[in-house]
Amino acid sequence: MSAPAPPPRSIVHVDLDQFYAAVEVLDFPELKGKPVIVGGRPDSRGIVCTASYEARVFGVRSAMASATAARLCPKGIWRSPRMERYGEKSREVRAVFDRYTDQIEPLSLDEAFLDLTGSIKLFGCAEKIAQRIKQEIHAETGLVASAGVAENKFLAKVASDLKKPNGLVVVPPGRENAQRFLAPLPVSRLWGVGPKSAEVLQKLGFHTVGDIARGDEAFLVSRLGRAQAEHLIALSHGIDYRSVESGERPKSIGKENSFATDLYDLDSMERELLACADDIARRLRARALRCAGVTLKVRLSDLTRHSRAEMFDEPTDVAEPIFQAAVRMLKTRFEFKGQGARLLGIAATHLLTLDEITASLFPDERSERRRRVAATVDRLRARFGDGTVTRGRLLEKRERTTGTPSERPEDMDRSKPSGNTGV
Ligand code: TTP
Ligand code: MG
Repeated sequence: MSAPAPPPRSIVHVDLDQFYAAVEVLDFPELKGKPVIVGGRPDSRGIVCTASYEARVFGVRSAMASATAARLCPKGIWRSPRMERYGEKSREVRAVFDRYTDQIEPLSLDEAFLDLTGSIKLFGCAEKIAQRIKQEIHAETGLVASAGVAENKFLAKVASDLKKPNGLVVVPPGRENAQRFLAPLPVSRLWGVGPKSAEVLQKLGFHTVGDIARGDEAFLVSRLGRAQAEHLIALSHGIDYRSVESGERPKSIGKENSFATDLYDLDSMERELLACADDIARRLRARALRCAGVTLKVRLSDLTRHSRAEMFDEPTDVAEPIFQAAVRMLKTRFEFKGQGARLLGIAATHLLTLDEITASLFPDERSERRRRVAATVDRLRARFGDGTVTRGRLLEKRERTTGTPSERPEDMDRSKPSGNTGV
């Protein structure tokens, strides 16, 4: 049985237009009307962060190799990103949001969901508030924002993107309005559908969101699997029950598991730590946080608890360095003295918001690629559910452990995830 629908809400999604490029133009007015490209310069094997609309006309896009962008737009004016300055402008925008609600979920420096359900009595309808927010952002920061107003996050986010720049799109409440709004849009507008899945859907004859809403559920399930099919069908009807998560920043984000049978071999311990690191990294990214420290927690067979901590040179939100640090501590700073591990856990500590991170303006290519892969994995997981996208090493665990009673996958489920120290 699915959970009952929560009461209707008024959600606004605000997204600044050509954000980094807009700040550059604001600070250097001579750039106005020019094809501005913010990113690593073409000769540094960098990538494009964003481009002004004048540069986008030439096909320049975020995350494109700078060399490609330079080819497409030879007259582009290149600017290195100034994260500190973008963080400042982002805080100015946040100050506008703060006037209208405390239910704010920032997604990045230039984008946030606001739940205005409780603000309407005080300030008028959500559309009016969204309009005021846009006006105040422009008057006080010089930036232009687009906004979408709807009864849930998915619809509000789709809406904010439809009439960029300087757009304000309202999806009136009610299932029928949502369906009417969504029906003509391409399937790529669905949350979690990237270019590859859009292609798969199109090959199956689903071109628009309406095609999915009207489609045969059994056929979709047979082709895409139940989880993905149900996810897409729900979205195609405009259903999204996610709430705006405005939680304060946690002190740490952790994950620990205790085992039905103590672990003695390093290999199994490493797999457990990888699963923890993976979970933590995903939660860091979901909150737009990075960690500068990591703590390894171990409980031995004799029930004594031990912990070791390390700091990173560069804050991270990917699993690999968190996992590596934990394993390093386990191998070099820990003695089991013949005992097994009853519990293993990791906590990401010293959490920083992205705008607090001014270092690593030009993240090296490898870590950038890892970040992109990780973001893709998050998106796929959101779409398919947790079990679908798993690292090779975790998969290996599943395969290897089948039929080995002490290490069956259910052991993970039976273990107590008691260590969610954060969220
Ligand atoms: P977006 O809101 O995706 O892009 P934008 O604000 O530049 O343009 P739009 O008008 O379409 O909203 O991202 C916000 C900022 O995040 C963007 O200015 C630069 C940065 N960014 C990256 O650094 N890399 C990326 O791949 C993307 C998509 C954005
Ligand atoms: Mg934007």
